[in-house]
Amino acid sequence: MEKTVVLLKPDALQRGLVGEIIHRFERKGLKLVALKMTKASEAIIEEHYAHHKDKPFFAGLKKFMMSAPLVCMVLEGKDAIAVVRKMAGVTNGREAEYGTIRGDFSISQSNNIAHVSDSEEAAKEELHRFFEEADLHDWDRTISPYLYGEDEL
Ligand code: 3AN
Repeated sequence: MEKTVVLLKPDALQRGLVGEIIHRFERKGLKLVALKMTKASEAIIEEHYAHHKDKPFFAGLKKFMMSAPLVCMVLEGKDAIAVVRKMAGVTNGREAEYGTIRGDFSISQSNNIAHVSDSEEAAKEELHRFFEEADLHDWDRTISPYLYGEDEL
């Protein structure tokens, strides 16, 4: 099954939205295989957002991402990357569809609650960037046969 990385940003933590967001992922049927809080270093944020390093908002983005711990998780499921991207909604909270995490909880382009992996390659990189081997739990979920058809497992 595919793995994807979600980082709940400082605005999610400050606003008390962490439980609500994890609840959405659990109800969807995604399997939580890693969950931790971490205060990201400047170097990690610079690496994570390297594609934005020349943008005018980069300094503000770094400051925001380091203003409180991140709640980092790895979710597993069939097509988990695409499923979680859809649940997150588009980057700008003002444009994100109602019903998505950003659409429901963000009115900002920068403070948009969550980062989610946007490709297989990004998910692999982010997994190594934010997690260690021991953070990942390979547990047997007994309800999986009820969440998926036999041909999907
Ligand atoms: P996503 O987070 O949806 O993958 P990216 O990679 O384009 O989107 O942007 C990464 C982060 O940079 C966003 N989550 C947001 O916090 C910030 N960001 C992107 N574009 C802007 C912008 N125009 N102004 C301020 N912050 C931005």
